[in-house]
Amino acid sequence: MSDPTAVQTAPDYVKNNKLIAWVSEVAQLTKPDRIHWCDGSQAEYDRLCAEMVASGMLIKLNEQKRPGCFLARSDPDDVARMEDRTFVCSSNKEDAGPNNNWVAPDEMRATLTRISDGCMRGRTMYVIPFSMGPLGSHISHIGVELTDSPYVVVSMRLMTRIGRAVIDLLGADKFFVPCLHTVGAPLAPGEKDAVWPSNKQHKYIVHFPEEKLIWSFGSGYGGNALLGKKCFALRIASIMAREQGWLAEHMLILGIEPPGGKKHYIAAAFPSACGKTNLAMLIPPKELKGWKVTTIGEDIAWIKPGADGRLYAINPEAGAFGVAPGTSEFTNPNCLAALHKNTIFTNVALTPDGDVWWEGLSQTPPMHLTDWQGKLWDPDGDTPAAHPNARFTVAASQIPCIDADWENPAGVPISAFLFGGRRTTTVPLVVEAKDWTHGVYMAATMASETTAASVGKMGVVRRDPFAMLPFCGYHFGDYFNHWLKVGKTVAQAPKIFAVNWFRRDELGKFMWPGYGENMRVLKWIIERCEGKSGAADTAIGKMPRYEDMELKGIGGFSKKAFDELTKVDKKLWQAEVKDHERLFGELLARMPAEMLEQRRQLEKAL
Ligand code: O2Y
Ligand code: MN
Repeated sequence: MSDPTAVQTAPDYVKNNKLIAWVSEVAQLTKPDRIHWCDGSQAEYDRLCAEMVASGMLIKLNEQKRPGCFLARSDPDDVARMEDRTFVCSSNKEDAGPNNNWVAPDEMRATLTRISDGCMRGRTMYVIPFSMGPLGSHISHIGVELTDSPYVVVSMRLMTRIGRAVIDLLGADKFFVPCLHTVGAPLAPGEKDAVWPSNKQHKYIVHFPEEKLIWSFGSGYGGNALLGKKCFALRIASIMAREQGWLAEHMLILGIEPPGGKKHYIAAAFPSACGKTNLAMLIPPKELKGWKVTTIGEDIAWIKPGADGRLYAINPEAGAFGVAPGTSEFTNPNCLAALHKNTIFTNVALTPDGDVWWEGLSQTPPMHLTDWQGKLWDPDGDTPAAHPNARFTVAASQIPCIDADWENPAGVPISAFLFGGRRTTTVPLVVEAKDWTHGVYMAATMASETTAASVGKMGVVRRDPFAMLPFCGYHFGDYFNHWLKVGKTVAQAPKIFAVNWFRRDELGKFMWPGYGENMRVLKWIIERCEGKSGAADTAIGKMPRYEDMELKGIGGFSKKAFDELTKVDKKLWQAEVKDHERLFGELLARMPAEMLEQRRQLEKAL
């Protein structure tokens, strides 16, 4: 900003000097034309959306079909999280671990400072105070995002709790995580803005663990720009959680209520592209009459030990940023219902009557679609109408199956943790860990096969410990140790299970129907938690026998099919354990001895 004193435009209700000073410092570097302190009101949201419609950044959708909804189209080079441009800049390289890209903090700071000089020229810098988690919960934490993207402001309003109330909570001296975001596209006087401004040359998503600072440059998309999500709620929070004795996890949280029974909550970790949102909003099959499922969260869980020796979880987010392609009346009717109104869609296709469409929404695409890049779409061509990573951003309060306690500041008690990946072979439908340490081993060695939508080649098995590979802000060896420690400090540690919905037969056909039918596995898990259902001991853990699971109503699911689905193939498992050894070898410097011992025991048992 040409006149740094203009920062004194901070509203007089802002009492936090550290915040005022930081806003001033950033404004002096980035030189925005204006600073706007977000109050989080509906009027502010409506005004920003109207401004983006006028600038072409948003398209207003048909008010009858999608009231209050908008479509954004990103730059084709800015369509997803960028793992190769994501850095954890701890003072000591070892602390970041081989699981993170690292650059020395001084060097990274110098680079970011150089490229950020004047990067907000011609733009407004928005100050977004936000709470991750219900306001005032002892599990919640506060962040402040500075951004030059109005798209980020409206998205953050849907995804978190923003505005004046957060500033009040911050008071004069409460801690906040500073999150600096810029699209890195300054405007010269009179220069016409791009529809989706971003920086073609530089993209950086950077975390400074010691300062708890996030600095993101050059991208306006999703996880790179909505800094409360992966950057704060996972990478920085995982570091805070380790320092403070809690857990910040890439997990959905579900409520499950048996007919006439006690409600349980489970937290489940899956890598990207494993149907997490579908599981979080699951509708039980009609054969499981009376079972009810409710949603607390669909992506991230913050979990703290309670005074009663149980672990309590909150969803730190207040909305979902989910993948649109594949979401349908069949795969996730609850989600589809949530998207009827007040939703921002990004990179989906547009129908001639101002509605949205994506692959999988219906079998036959509507006629005359405009694709995610704004071109008339050819249904016989070889490009999809919606980008495979096209997204919806929607407030959690619109999810029909949202749990009554989803905003309970005390959190909900967790009965079980689930860890799952996409595995064509080897991993059976469900395995219960023998104990906490074994469960940590199962989670540490979980893996998933890459899909077209994720980075890398199709069908390659990628180890993704705890589904946290792109999100753990420190060395995985230390992270496993932290999990082991938490298990020792809580008197009533949840049970741990591994699941795999994606096993295929020799013909390549899925062996398990998935979606709502996954409820049958959840039922067995809840009954295990209540000591009501049986299991057989195997080399890799406890597994249901045919008679332990409710399989009535799944067309022709014979004992033979069940045995195939739950088979532990020794040869494949021996290869699996070798790959565990490879993973542990990479992390050896900080690997807990208990994990190495678990691996040896498994090898022996096989
Ligand atoms: O591609 C992005 O920018 C977002 S990635 C994402 C978004 C919501 C929930 N999960 C994920 C993920 O990659 O795990
Ligand atoms: Mn995720």
